[in-house]
Amino acid sequence: MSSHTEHKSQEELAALFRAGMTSGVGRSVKHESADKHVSGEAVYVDDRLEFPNQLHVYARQSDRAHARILRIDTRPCYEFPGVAIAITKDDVPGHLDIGPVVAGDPLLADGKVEYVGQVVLAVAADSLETARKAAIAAIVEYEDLEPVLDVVEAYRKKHFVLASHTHRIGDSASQLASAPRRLQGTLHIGGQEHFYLETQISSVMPTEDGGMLVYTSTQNPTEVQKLVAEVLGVPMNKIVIDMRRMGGGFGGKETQAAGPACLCAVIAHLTGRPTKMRLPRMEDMSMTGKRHPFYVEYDVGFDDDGLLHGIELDLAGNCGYSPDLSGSIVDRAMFHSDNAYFLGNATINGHRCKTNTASNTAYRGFGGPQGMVAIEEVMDAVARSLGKDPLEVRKLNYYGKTERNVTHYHQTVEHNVIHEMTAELEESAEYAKRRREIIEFNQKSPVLKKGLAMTPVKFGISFTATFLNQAGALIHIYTDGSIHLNHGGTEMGQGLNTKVAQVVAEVFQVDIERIQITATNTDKVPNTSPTAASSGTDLNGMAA
Ligand code: QUE
Repeated sequence: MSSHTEHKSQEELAALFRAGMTSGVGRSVKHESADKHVSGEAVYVDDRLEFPNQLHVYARQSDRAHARILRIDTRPCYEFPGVAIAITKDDVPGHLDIGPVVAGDPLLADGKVEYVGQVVLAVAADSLETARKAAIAAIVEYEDLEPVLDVVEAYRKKHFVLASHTHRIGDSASQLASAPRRLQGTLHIGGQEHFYLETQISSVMPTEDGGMLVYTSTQNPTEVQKLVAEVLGVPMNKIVIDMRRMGGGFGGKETQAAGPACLCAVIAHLTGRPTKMRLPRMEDMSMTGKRHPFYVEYDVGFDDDGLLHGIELDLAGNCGYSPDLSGSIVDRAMFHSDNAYFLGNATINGHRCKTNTASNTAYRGFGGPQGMVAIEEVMDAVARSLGKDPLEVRKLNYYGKTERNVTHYHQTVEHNVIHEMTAELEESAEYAKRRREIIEFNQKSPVLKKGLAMTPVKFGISFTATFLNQAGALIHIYTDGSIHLNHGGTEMGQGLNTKVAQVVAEVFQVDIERIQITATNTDKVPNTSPTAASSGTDLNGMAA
């Protein structure tokens, strides 16, 4: 395998290629930045050389879950030497709202706060420590309002960020009424903090003609470009986003990288100074959203073998205070609530519950895992009630190959290999033998218990908002034969750049060493979709 760091002559490369040793598709190639990751040479936004005269931003966050803002006084902030500016929503020159799909996320609190952690004001100073002290010195007075903190309470009160909707097939009500057996239950699914190693960060440099160059850690450079333009009230062509790599994203930087970038841009615009904002870990965790917790109610009808006759599911996602991407996330939970099972007669209701917490956002699987967990709980409950091995109940309910193969969203399941795959895994994993051993162990062990389960996954890759299933790339071939590769996807450690480089190496039939990967940049490839929905390699690889 070739190394990225050794330089080979054209003759050596040609010899490698003739020997089938190039590093195109299907070959094991190390991550394009692996050496730099371990040596510390990989440059993240906070590693960039600081600009002269640069400001550091600290946000003062709400300590109330729900309150009217009576007064904000930033005058005490200016008593700290080194403070350049303290801003509130009145200082934003353009649009205040940075909601990604629909409005609901003010860049700075607008008359009220809706969660503990919401940004009320921001202070820029010549050091982060000064900015922090000054921000804490500002006076903010609130009048508390009643918060809704619990997803079940929000669901019962129909306190929603967006309207509920339903996927329906067949007649679940009559099937539930006539099924030989029936079970009802509820389930709580917890959330999850993204905990990327690199917290949210942006560094903004004012440029000519009212423009801004924005270095930021985002999965969605085009959206940051659009929102920075909107908060400044300038066209998108004034704004350039540069994104070389993230120190992890996991969905947490799909929409919520925009806040720090927009705060920096507003301050850079008002002061004319380069401006950086890096969230300390505590602030990152309190300010930004997490995986959506879900509350689920189910009502399932089945027979003595465990075959489902009908089901009704209510999936109540805890969206936090604003819509963010919750519409699409609850959709995906609904789309995956069959997992690999034919539900037949089903009513699936999706609810987008509003609570006074940070706005929950994309997180690996994007609602899919929550939908799957719900139906897997139903499978376990059915098996338990019948005293059967859960795998027997699961297999009985698998989608068929030619019948029992239409989903609750009316798509026919094709290329179904779940039956063969399960049989092969059951045998190679010695499922039955290990289950017997575990049951024996558990009978003898009153405290320590073991478990073993085999569950399928059917996952829909690509964006459900289908206009997002597109990508672009820009490839230069220089006169010395070296190749410059740029595409609209973003590298967050997952190896996207390596894979797209492999595609390009394969197509040009050259060694991957000839290809220089460059930062994702909105003035090289415009109008990109976020790197998300399991689609980064397929979309950007095809574009390249
Ligand atoms: C995974 C997904 C989707 C996603 C993000 C993921 C998805 C989807 C969207 C989406 C929809 C509308 C928007 C937008 C994103 O995001 O399916 O920016 O305006 O539709 O991580 O599956």
